[in-house]
Amino acid sequence: MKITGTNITLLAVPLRRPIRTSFHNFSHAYTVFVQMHTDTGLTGMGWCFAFEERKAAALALLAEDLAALYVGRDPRAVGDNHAVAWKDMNFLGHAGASMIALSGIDTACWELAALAADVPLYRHLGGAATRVQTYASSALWLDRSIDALTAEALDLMADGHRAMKVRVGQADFMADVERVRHVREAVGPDITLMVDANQAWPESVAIRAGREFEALDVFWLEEPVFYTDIEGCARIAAALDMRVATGETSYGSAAMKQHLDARAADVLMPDLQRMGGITDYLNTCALCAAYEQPVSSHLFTEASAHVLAAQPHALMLEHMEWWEELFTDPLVVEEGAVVMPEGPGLGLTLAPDALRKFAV
Ligand code: SMN
Ligand code: MG
Repeated sequence: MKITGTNITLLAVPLRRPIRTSFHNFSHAYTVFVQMHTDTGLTGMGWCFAFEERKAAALALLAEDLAALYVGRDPRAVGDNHAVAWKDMNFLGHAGASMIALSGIDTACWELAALAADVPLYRHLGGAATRVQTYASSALWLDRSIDALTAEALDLMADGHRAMKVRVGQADFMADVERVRHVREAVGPDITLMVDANQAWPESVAIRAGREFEALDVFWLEEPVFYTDIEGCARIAAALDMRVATGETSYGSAAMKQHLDARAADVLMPDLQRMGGITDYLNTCALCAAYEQPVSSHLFTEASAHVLAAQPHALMLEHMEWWEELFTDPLVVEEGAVVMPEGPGLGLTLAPDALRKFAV
């Protein structure tokens, strides 16, 4: 089996619920969609994205550059292929745009490997879990009024969710606590609530806010401080009884190991594109297992679901609806879990008009 070529298409995917966090304000996911073709007729897919068109266009160029290295190679040799790309990336570095560009290509190789074996990717990865616990994350943004926030939380429950993440991180942290209190009252005690501060707080505020969230039975406090402040995050995790989650903004398994060594958090949530794809995401999963820590995910629900379904130490898949419209068979959520698709590869069928409809 040999890779014959790759099509890379830049898409502007509108977000049903535009994003507002303590530093995001965006309405589209500019998506670099990768289709990797082979001499067997099988095509694998992957994607990466940015929130602005020109940044995504730069990612597309980098992805095209990497894809050229894969032509003539066997996509099932995922590790060898990754090593070739890794060497090539040395000059620009194993972080930032070059790492993100690798992600869609590495994911397409893994999908091809599973397609060639005619099994769902999670089974190819050794997984048996047919459901993965998930939390709703593409709603409850910071711009919602209290009424809109509680109404949206009830909508998420009606969609099958049993866990959801509320954005916090305002300078007036007690205003955040009030918002979460209203959500808690609306959804009742049995729904799992997380909060995400998106790096907005100083350490002292994060600890004070965390104590308030503990009283509301919040499951985890995410990215309390600036993402490079690993030691500060570790002190917050040590000070609080509740879980602290972090890791989404750092690149590659080497950074995840630094987090684990520092006991930066109780839960790591690697971002597929900042891992540079599935290969190094799996390395991070292995590290988490070795350090007796759970592993979660960030964005990229469709591919991350396969990775987490193969990890006995997985804790909560982030559910984002952003890319649902690209597929005829988007993931199904039932009783708080993603139902793993049983088709081969990622188990997704690209909608026939999707690339044309969303092309930039
Ligand atoms: C987040 C990150 C990037 C864009 C939107 C939201 C957030 C999350 O930190 O964890 O989902
Ligand atoms: Mg986050």
